[in-house]
Amino acid sequence: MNQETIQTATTRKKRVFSGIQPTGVFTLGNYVGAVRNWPRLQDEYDCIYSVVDQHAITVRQDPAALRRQTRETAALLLASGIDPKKSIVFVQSHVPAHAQLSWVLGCFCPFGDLTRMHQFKEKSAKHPEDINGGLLTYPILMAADILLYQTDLVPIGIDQKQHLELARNIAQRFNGVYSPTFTMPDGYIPQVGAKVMSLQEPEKKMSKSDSNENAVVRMLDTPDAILRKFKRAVTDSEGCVRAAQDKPGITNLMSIYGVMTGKSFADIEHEFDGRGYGEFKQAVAEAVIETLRPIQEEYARLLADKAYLDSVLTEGAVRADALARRTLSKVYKKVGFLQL
Ligand code: ATP
Ligand code: LTN
Repeated sequence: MNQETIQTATTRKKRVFSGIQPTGVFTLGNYVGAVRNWPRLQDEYDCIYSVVDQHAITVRQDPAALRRQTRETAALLLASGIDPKKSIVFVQSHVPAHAQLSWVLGCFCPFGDLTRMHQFKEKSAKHPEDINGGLLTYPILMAADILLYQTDLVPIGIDQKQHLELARNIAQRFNGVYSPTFTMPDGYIPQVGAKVMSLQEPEKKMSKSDSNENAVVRMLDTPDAILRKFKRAVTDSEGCVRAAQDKPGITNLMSIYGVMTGKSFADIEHEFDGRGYGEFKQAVAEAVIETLRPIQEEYARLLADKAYLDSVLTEGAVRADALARRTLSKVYKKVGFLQL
C-alpha cells in the first residue's frame, strides 16, 4: 500500500447516501422515516444527499413544477438540518455518472428481480396507462446512486428495503464477475417510524402522491391544517390509547407522537391512561406543529435566497461528480470499455 492508500484506509469516515424525489412537498412520513435521520449522521459519517429528479420522471411530471419542486425539496432538506458545509447536497441529473452507471448495472440485473419489486407492482397498478421502462428499471438507477459513492449506510424508510437488497445483489454479482469494485451498503432504518401510515387508511403507507390530502401531513402544512388532519384521523371505537395490531390508526399516532417526543409506547399509554382520543389527537398535533415550526421558518428564509440555494447545489454537484467519476471509471475499465 502506498502512503495515500494507507491514509485513506485509516482516515476515511464511513459514507452515507440517500435520496428523495422532488415529487411535491414531502410528508411527515418522509421526514420521520428518512430525512429526520439525515442531519443526525453528519458528524459521524461523510454524508451525500440527493434530490433524485431522474427517479421522479418515472411518473409524468409537469416540467415547470418539477423544476420548482427540485429547488424546494433542496431547501426543505437544508431547513431540516442538513448543513452543506458538512454534507454534499446535489441534484441527481447534475451528475451524469448516475445515468451512466445505471446502464452498466442494468446488464447485471435479472429481469425477474425487477418485476417482483413491490413499488413497481404498486405504481403500475396506480398508473396503468403509463407502465414505462423507467418504472421497471427505477431500482437499477437507485443502485447506481448508492454504489457510485462506495456507500456504507443508506438511511431510508422500510418501503425501500427491497430496493436496497436489489442494489446489494447487483453489487455482489458485479464484484463476483470481476473483482471487488463496490462497497456493500447496509440500510439504516429507524426502529420506530420506519413506515408512517395514512391518517385515513392506516393500513396503507402515508404517501406524497396520495390524492386525499386529509390522509397526509405535509412538512409545510399550517398549524390549523395539521390539527384538523389529526382530529379527523381514522381510529377505532375502543377509546383506549394503546398499541395493538388491530388498532393501526392509534398505533400509527403513537409512533408519530413517540418520535416527536422521544417517549416510548409504555410512556404514552401511561400518559393517556383514562383520557380520550380527542385529547390524544390534540397532543399529537401539537407535538408535530412544534417540531415543524422551526423547519418551516428556516425553509421560508432559504427559499427567499435562491442565489444561495443554487450555489449550494452547484458546489454539491461538483463534489459529487468528482467522487462518482472515480467509481464510474473503475467500472468502465473492468467491463472492457476502450479508454483513449
Ligand atoms: P411517492 O409517494 O411519490 O412514491 P414517497 O412518499 O414514497 O413518494 P420518496 O421520495 O420516494 O417518497 O421517499 C423518500 C424517503 O422517504 C425514502 O427513504 C422512503 O423510504 C421514505 N418514506 C416514504 N414514505 C414513508 C412513510 N410513509 N413512512 C416512513 N418513511 C417513508
Ligand atoms: N427510491 C427512493 C428514493 C431514492 C433513494 C436513492 C433512496 C432514489 N435513490 C438512493 C436511498 C438511496 C424512494 O424513496 N422511493
